[in-house]
Amino acid sequence: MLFGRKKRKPIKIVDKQVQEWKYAVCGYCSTGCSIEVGLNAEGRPVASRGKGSAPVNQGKLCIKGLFEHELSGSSGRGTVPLIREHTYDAYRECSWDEALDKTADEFKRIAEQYGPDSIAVVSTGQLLTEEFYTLGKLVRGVIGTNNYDGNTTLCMASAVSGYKRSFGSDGPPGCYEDFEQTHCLMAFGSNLPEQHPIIYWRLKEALEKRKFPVIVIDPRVTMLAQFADIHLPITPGTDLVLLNSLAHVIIKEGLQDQSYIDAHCNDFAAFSSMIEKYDPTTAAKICGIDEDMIRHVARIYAKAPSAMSIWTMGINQSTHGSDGVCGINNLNLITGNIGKPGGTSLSITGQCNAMGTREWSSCSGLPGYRMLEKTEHREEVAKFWGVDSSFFPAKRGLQQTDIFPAIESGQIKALWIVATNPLTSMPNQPRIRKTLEKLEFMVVQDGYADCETAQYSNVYLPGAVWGEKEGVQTNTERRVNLVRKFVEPPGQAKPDFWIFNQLAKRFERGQKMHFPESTSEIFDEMKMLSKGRGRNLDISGMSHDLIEQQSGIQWPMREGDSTGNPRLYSDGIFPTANGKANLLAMDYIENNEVPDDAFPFWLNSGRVVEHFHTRTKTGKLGNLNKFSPTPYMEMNPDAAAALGIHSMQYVRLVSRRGDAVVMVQPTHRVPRNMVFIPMHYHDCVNRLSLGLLDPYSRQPAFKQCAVRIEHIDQKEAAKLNVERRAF
Ligand SMILES: Nc1nc2c(c(=O)[nH]1)N[C@H]1C(S)=C(S)[C@@H](COP(=O)(O)OP(=O)(O)OC[C@H]3O[C@@H](n4cnc5c(=O)[nH]c(N)nc54)[C@H](O)[C@@H]3O)O[C@H]1N2
Ligand SMILES: Nc1nc2c(c(=O)[nH]1)N[C@H]1C(S)=C(S)[C@@H](COP(=O)(O)OP(=O)(O)OC[C@H]3O[C@@H](n4cnc5c(=O)[nH]c(N)nc54)[C@H](O)[C@@H]3O)O[C@H]1N2
Ligand code: SF4
Ligand SMILES: [Mo]
Repeated sequence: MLFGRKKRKPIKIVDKQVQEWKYAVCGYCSTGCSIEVGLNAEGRPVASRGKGSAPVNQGKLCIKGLFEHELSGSSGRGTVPLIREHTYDAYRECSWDEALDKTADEFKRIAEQYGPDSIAVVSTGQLLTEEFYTLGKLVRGVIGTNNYDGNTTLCMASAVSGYKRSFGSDGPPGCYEDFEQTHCLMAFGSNLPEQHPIIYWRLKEALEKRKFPVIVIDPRVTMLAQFADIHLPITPGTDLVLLNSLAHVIIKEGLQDQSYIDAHCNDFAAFSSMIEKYDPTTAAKICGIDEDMIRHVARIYAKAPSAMSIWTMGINQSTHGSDGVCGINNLNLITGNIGKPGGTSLSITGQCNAMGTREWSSCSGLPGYRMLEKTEHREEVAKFWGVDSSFFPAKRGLQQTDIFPAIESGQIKALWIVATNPLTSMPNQPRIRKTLEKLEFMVVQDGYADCETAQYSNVYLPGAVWGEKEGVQTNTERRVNLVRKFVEPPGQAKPDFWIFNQLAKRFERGQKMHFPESTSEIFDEMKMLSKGRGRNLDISGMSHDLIEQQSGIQWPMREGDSTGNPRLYSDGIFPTANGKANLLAMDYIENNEVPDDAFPFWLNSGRVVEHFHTRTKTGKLGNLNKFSPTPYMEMNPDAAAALGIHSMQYVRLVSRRGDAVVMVQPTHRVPRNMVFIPMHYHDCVNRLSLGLLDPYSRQPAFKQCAVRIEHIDQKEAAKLNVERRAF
């Protein structure tokens, strides 16, 4: 018997009349897919397709990549600079000269009156690497404030801090090819099918060729957990306990790679004595994973000929974020799984160019992973840029999450926000609003004039976005890839590097330094700075054209090399004082807000596949926004029934910080004592979140706090949500 329609109509693929395909790397997530954007006869982007020969995605794209060309011409873009004296005034349009003069004058006035550190700059993981480099040069070499950071503190700071503590430097040591080699994969707080769909596709491809166990650690039954062999629904914020316990079992049972440890690791004795108390029986009571399961997983991992761990925000966004990363590194060091095919500690990055900012923006140091704390690094860069090395601070300044409290306390008077939307993305939004009101001067530089943070700025600078400028980005596996310019920015919007250059010219120090006018010249400057014996972050063998030819190249690629290198530390030599990696003994301290009688639910938050962050982009695209236009939360059906709550009903959530209205989606993805809210909506989850900070990375624990659920008038709630949807 035949099912379905009798006369099937063949699927018709609409001819988009593409005249030319332009090369780019995707501007959403850090997977780094190579895209070709189709332009029609008028030069308008009308189609996107994956590049068939690209090593990362081999022709595939996820839903966001497939519709990325639609961003061109989307609503809400800034087309002209805006200015106002007071934030309660209405904005008026102005010339670039007026906006830039005002910005430079105010920065100078404030620096003179209160010192240069009273200016804070908060940037992003979404500019081109050349732009990051230029911004760093401007902030560190010209403006001279040390309070300069990026939204990567909300995202990758724990990974950076953990890599530095374990291996002596930032830089993910593995690559996607490791999926094809590994014999066991452990994924901590990472939901690849939704957040990195093409990395997930790589994993599935590898599994189809050769089966190996996949173990997922996540309090939610994510899509990745559904397909895993073993799912460990961990108690939120306790991964360190599980990791210590896994190491405990491995060492107790003699499953460690002792010869690797002896040759390549420091402090094994202190480490093994500290983890003694993390026996599975004790650990199980804290982390909620059955003790025999802990033993079972430890044995699978340690006995595999090669094993790898990946992680994302479930680890990084925690009060034990940095320790969690070091715990994962410990596990891989004691089992000899670093720098070998299929054996690695691979942090899955977030934004398209979160790596680029880590490498070149000078946020946490100086370009090319150089450190402010090292005299020779300060001198090297000072000489290269033509500034006095004493102009550089000898220690990193405040991070994003400390900059906001410093505004509250009056230490910071001016704020320049570049390509991030903290009014929606920072924890404890009610507090952020009050904080921003205290500023004397604020600039928002964003591609979209309707980003919420612009509500508080005195000057708005319209930036050109993806495809409107040319330059590189680095993905999760250290692959540097290129976006060609294929369309003009709307109206008077300008590439961010142009804006930085124009500002530099308005300062005396800036006039004396060289700020190249094109990104390929800037890239050449970075290449020169990256050269050096023993440097891993070496891009001196690359060029924009070569990167396009190879559809992305992994650093290090030294001058004279024909291509890049897939892995770091394959020789077991680490960039620490004695060349060995550090095994770190880290005790778990209970310090989160946890559910109690007044606030009985864990509030977890994260992402869904169709949206990107604060929706300045995906909220405008019908093909994406239609899937979830309304703020909603996942709630366990049994918990919902107990409170008399039905599917699609609105409820009010209340935390100690504030409240938010969401629609309920009952699902067994979450346990009875937890709700999960996508982070994408303004006036939603971050009105509730607490965001306690990790002591090393200063990253907020977005994913752990406590809430209660209240009934709400349905008509009122629906009205509120229609208003909020009106993008
Ligand atoms: N579609 C889409 N893709 C994106 C993005 C996007 O906005 N949309 N953003 C990009 C960015 S910047 C980032 S950082 C990445 C984020 O990528 P992911 O980290 O994969 O995404 P999240 O949904 O934030 O969080 C992942 C999981 O962490 C789990 N988790 C919560 N608490 C804990 C815990 O205590 N322990 C463990 N082990 N897990 C926990 C959550 O239940 C959640 O399922 O995605 C990138 N890709
Ligand atoms: N509750 C909760 N909150 C979270 C998280 C969570 O899991 N839960 N995750 C955190 C994480 S991991 C991240 S990365 C942050 C993300 O938080 P944000 O950085 O605030 O989010 P985006 O919406 O990506 O903001 C980027 C802004 O840059 C603009 N933009 C894009 N490209 C360009 C460009 O080329 N030039 C200029 N000038 N502007 C551009 C966009 O329009 C947008 O307004 O959110 C964090 N907040
Ligand atoms: S997986 Fe990430 S990089 Fe690839 S198309 Fe999707 S959003 Fe873009
Ligand atoms: Mo992120």
